[in-house]
Amino acid sequence: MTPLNRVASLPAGVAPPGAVPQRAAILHLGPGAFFRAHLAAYTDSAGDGWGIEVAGLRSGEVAQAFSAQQGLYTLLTRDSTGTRARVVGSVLGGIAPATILARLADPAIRIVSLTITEKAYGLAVAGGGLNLQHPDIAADLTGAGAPRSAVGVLVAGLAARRAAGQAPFTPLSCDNLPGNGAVLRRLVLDFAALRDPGLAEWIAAHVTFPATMVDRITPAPTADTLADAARLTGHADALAVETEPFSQWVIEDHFAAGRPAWDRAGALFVQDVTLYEQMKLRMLNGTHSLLAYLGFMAGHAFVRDAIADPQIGAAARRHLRVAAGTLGPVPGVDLDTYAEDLLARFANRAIAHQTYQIAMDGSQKLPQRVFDPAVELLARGQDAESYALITAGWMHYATGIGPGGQPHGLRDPREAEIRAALAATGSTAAQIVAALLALPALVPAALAHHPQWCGQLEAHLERLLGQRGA
Ligand code: CS2
Repeated sequence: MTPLNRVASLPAGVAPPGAVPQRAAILHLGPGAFFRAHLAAYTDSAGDGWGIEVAGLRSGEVAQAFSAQQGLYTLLTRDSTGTRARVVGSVLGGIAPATILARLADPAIRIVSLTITEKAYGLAVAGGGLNLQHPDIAADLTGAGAPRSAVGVLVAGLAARRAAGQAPFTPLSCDNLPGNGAVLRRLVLDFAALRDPGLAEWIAAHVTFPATMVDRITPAPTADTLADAARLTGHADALAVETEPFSQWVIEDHFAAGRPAWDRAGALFVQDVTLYEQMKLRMLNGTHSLLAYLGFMAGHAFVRDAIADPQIGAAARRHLRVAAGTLGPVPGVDLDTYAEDLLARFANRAIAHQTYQIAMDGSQKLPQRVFDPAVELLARGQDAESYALITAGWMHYATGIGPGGQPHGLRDPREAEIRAALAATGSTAAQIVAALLALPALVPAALAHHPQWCGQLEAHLERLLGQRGA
């Protein structure tokens, strides 16, 4: 089978790529499945000449695969009516990690977008600033060798622009962090201030950090994804991804160096993304975490099965209402309809989204999905039991013993610390709760010292532990 590339012919049923972009004006860091299902697809649909170059911070493997296919790849959308294929053409190719800095110095690059996952930002959860203990951040702050962290790379790139008297690029965070633009700005400024206060001042005065709300449920590609892409397009494609038909992108329109007409592709440009972001993080991602922990621990490999479990499905529906109750009005959105749509998306039988994939990195996800809204509810004197249930689900998962007594890895950057805390205590719900609540900079004091909430947490964990092996 011939590989996918710009001269490959496509069968009639496959949507072809848009016009070949004139040149790379976006450098994207983290070219994983989500980027391919979201930002790259929007850029292709916008069709106004903006091309993307991609790079991984650690490895050049995916970037190389992009170059081998001249940037093209297949995007499958799946629902009950079947699978549709589209070839996306906004990516021009990939570059090796060692060449990222040289590209950032090139004023032709006007946006540096990121989908690097929460843990790669180097965020100190308590206080929200830069985590100086993050191994990549600590290494980059020594100034020896090429930067490895995203923040280190951005600061080095901006320093090169400033030194050359060039205008800066716009860093664009597309990860599920609340206020992702402001978070990234703070991290970049914290890092720059430690290296060169003059640079920090220049960045503060000249660089914009638009916040975004990104949404498209995108499971990790499997052998089935690649096989279906090959069957539908007639070409071998190592980069094929699958996703749902739904897609949403809300972006703050603060781009110092211009931007594609992503609105032509359905994105919404706004002045302030906060309300949309909170809605999505708390309703979609929060409920996802509930389905992931309770579902995985009940033996459901996929979200679609967790939501179909009567008990877990009911908890998810309840949680959507509770999460909606923490939100103010969101312009143009009816939260009941949004919740119904989410339930239908979770139930999509054509999407095999692993609960284990979503369970990953809990220590990085729970603060914004679970702890922040729970703190708000308790501060208003309201009940936050649904959040105690999700936290209990996470603690149950954190024991590392899954359904049928099978051990599993936690896949969390704080895994060693979590395991050590649990190894040093007993196995009752009360002991597990106490050990995990005591982890530094994770569960806020307003929860950890709230007797009623802790009581709910312990009761849920006790029940979940009791169900083990049942
Ligand atoms: C999920 C998200 O893995 C996870 O934590 O909750 O990746 C989710 O699928 C996306 O945010 C949907 O837009």
